[in-house]
Amino acid sequence: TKEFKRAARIILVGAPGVGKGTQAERLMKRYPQLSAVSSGDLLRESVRNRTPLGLEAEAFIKAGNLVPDAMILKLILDKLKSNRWVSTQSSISDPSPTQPSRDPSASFILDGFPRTATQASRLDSLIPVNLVVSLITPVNIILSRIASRWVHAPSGRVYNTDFNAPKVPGKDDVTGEPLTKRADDDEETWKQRLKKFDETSQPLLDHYDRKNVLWTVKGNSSNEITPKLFQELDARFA
Ligand code: G5P
Ligand code: MG
Repeated sequence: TKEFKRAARIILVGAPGVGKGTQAERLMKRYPQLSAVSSGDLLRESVRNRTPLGLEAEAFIKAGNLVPDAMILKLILDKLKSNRWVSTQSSISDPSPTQPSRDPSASFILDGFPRTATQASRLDSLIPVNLVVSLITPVNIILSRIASRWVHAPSGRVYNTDFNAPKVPGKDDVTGEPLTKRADDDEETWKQRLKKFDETSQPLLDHYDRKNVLWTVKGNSSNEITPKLFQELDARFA
């Protein structure tokens, strides 16, 4: 494991199934100061709990479309507040310039948020990120993984029957609870998710490129990408 000398505020950007969740788990193991928030996991948790927001979001997710910005911004802001990464007085429409009750030394990964330039601007006014990792893997390779993904819904832990199989088939390694399929993991829905990614990612990446925080990493597998990611984070933060 490695210790950071300065706060790392990282976001992971990449096509559906590129390995954002996989890399986030590996990064948390190597850098104990990091914790991760996945916008998709937060949404799926809201759907499972049948919250008003979850009920509204469900149809967008099932169809492979992005949920409206206002919805995801509310969900993320609540999470950032409860983690004390932003001031508890912050609001999405009126970000407070002084943030007395946030923890400025917090290091974190946001997986899957922001996803649009609008979401990125709102995050900038709450807490600016200092590294945007753009993960790139050829689309035909990603497609072959989706059908074999299984998840432990309560924790967000992700498995793959060929690449990262659970110790006991069909069971979560930590809790032993049953694994399930995601509602949006059939090929048709994945293609729609990819289409949405292609429509929204360039403005998002351009936004961060202008701020000089964009870093791109390519590979055909997560195992090829992880060492490059570790090397970059060591150089920047450790
Ligand atoms: P999510 O939850 O953000 P996606 O579509 O962006 O979903 P996803 O599918 O969660 O991304 P990932 O996290 O990038 O993919 O990938 P992963 O889970 O780590 O890896 C995928 C599979 O491949 C796993 O089974 C893994 O084990 C395996 N794998 C990884 N690496 C390798 C490898 O090298 N080899 C092999 N063979 N296998 C590998 O968003 C879901 C929905 O929520 C809404 C939208 O509706 C979205 O569609 N949403 C938002 N809407 C608006 N704004 C936002 N900010 C939103 N965030 C979420
Ligand atoms: Mg994920």
